[in-house]
Amino acid sequence: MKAAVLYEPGTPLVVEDLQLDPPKAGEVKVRVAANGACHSDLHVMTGDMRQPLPMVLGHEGAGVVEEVGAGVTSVKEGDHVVLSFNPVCGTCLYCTQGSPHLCETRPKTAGVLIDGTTRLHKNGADIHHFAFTASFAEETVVHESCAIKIRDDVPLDRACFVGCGTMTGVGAAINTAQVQPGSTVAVIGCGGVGLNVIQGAAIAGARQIIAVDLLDNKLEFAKTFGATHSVNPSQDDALPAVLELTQGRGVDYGFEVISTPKTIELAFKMTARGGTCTIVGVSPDGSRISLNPNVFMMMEKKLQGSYYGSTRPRVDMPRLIDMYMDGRLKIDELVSKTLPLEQVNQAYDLLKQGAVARSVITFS
Ligand code: COD
Ligand code: ZN
Repeated sequence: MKAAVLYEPGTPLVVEDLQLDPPKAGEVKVRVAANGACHSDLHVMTGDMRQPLPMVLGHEGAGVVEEVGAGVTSVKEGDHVVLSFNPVCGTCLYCTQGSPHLCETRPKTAGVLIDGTTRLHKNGADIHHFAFTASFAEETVVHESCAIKIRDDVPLDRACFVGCGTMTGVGAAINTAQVQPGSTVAVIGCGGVGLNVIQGAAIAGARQIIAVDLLDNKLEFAKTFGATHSVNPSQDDALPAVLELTQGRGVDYGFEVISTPKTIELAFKMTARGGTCTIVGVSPDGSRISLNPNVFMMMEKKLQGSYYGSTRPRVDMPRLIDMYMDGRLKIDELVSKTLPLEQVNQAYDLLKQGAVARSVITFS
């Protein structure tokens, strides 16, 4: 089967034939139908996020179950699934108390499935899996908890975004930050994930949603997703602009959706007293932020992270799909370009240029 492999940071993905082992006990083989081009894969391609190579990238996929390993009960051959990049055990403290995204059995080793081995090979040599999904591939083998059954009538080239961008963004606003009706919000970074933070804040009923991005086309997308105001830091200093829009107070909820220490500090400064700043991006290894510690106590400001939109995959993902099918969640508006796997590098060139909200790779 064909897959997109990264051999060295800074080099293009190589689309080539690989061997895929059958699913072991507790695993599921999925024929991938579509996979979105998310910035996290780009962090691996540039070397900002270090991963063992060679590796099949892709973590925003959806497809159809082809085969199940022994003991699999939650899906069967022919089921449509979204791929979750967070395997869960279902029995640890965090799974049991309703926070499976924090599952404490999540493996520490990157690039392998949860038993520490890979199902991907080329001429006998192991190839690693990105994010337990490796879904820039015609087929993939994942842990059962990463194959989330969804309804059959949703187009898979839309459902795939629920595997990352839509879930990560909407979940950051609704699950992690718990944005309140009538509140004020600022979102720094309006790419595929940031647009979904904006969408989540709009669904939650925020009265003012300020989009911040260096690119005017992203700010236009942001309006479609529910932003009420926009600030372009290349034209206006972002902090005074946001303060001016909020009577000098700042926002109740600030979000950083880029992944740099500077924009985390900026999002925190934009956050009002009593407010909450949520970090969605992962900064390069070794990064540090610098904040005045006294504002935590004096102003009761809060700073927190959001991993995968604090998702409970089997609850939240089918729910988001229903909202999309009912016309209450925007996914079509996210898709700027549809490309075949052979053009996966073009999808990333477009992302680097800032030309797209998201591209989707589809498999025939
Ligand atoms: N000021 C304002 N806007 C900026 C700046 C800046 N200094 N720098 C970049 N931007 C804008 C860009 O113009 C772009 O619109 C946006 O920031 C980034 O968008 P994308 O589409 O390139 O990126 P996304 O939305 O696909 O991904 C953003 C993440 C923050 C999720 C990603 O970078 C990341 O950190 N991923 C790792 C975290 C993780 O694992 N998340 C779960 C899986 S994705
Ligand atoms: Zn992603």
